[in-house]
Amino acid sequence: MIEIPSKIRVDVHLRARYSLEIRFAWSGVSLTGNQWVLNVTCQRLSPGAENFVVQVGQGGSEPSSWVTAYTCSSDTDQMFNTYPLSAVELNNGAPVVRIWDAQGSLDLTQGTMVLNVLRIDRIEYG
Ligand SMILES: [Ca+2]
Repeated sequence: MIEIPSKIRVDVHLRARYSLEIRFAWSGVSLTGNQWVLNVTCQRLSPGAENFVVQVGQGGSEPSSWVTAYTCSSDTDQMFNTYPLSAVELNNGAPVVRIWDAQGSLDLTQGTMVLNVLRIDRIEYG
C-alpha cells in the first residue's frame, strides 16, 4: 500500500541578495624571494556605500577559509601594501584572493566598487 499525501506544502522565500564574490587565482608565482606582499588599490562607490573586503585563501585551490587582508571603505582610492602572504597563503605559487562584500547570508545592500590594482609584489632582500 502506498500512502500518497493529499496536500503538499511548498514554502518559497523570494528575497533578493546582492552579495558579491570575485575570486582571483594565480598560478606559477615564483617561490624565489623573501616576501610576497598583496598590493591593492580600491574604492567603494556610492550609492550603496557598502564596504568590501579583500581576503586571502588559506591554502588549496578551493580555500575553505579566508583571512581578511584589507577593508575597502572609502569613496576615493585607498592603497594597501602591508599584507605579506604566509607560506600557506602562497600555496606553492598558486595563491587565491577574493573580493567579498561581507554582508553575511542575506545581503540587501546594492553597492558598487572599483578595483584599480590587485597584484602580488615579490620582494627579494639583497
Ligand atoms: Ca551587497
